[in-house]
Amino acid sequence: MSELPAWKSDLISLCLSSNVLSFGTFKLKSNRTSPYFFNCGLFSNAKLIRAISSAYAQALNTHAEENAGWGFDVLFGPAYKGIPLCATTVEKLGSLDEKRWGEVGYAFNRKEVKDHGEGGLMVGESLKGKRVVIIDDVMTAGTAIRESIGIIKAQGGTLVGIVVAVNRQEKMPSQSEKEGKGDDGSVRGSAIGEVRRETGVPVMSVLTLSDLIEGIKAMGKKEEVEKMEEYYRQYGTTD
Ligand code: OMP
Repeated sequence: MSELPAWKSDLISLCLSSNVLSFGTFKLKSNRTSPYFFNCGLFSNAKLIRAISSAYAQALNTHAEENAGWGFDVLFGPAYKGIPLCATTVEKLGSLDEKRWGEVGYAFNRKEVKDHGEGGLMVGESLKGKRVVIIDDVMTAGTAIRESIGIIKAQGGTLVGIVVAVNRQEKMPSQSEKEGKGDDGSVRGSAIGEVRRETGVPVMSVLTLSDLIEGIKAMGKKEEVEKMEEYYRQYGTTD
């Protein structure tokens, strides 16, 4: 029996049936080779985008309810995959609590700066002087999140939180991994812990690797579970 709450088991089933979660051999941005991949680009129909945006909105709403005084003005979704995520999540927040979240904005960056029309790097709500939450797909080593932090700072916003769909619970890559020479076995902290330490803001996730393993185990997928557990032993952390 799975100990996961029903909504997490249901979300994991949906991710599997839509190939958002798939198994094989995947080269990651960090140079690691993973037996699984979580592709948020495949939350690409009404049912799927509704499921993930509801989960992001719930995570943010719950954090706000549990932390009086914490709030945000804009959700920033980095191009490309963060774009539909930030737009649909503000809509979900508004439906959850119109009074509290009805005025929350969304914004995203362009990959290439537009040099005509309104021009510029950013689309959507201005970040200047605003409390900003990053909404992103997956955190592995935290590189993508650091790029977003740089954009928010440059736009004059204040980062107040980060939410990802999946925290892969991985340790920081070693120097030798960054150079493509494999792990040197050195002791290192978690990527999420490092981002929390550097930014001082809450970093939330809808699902973790432990949740995925738990969910897949309950579905009886023995071979996939073994590969994920092996990967976790090599690169995983507890937070
Ligand atoms: P880091 O920048 O190392 O944290 O990797 C996160 C980014 O890698 C995500 O924003 C994705 O672009 C991509 N990614 C996934 O989308 N899904 C995964 O399961 C793993 C990765 C990855 O390359 O680590």
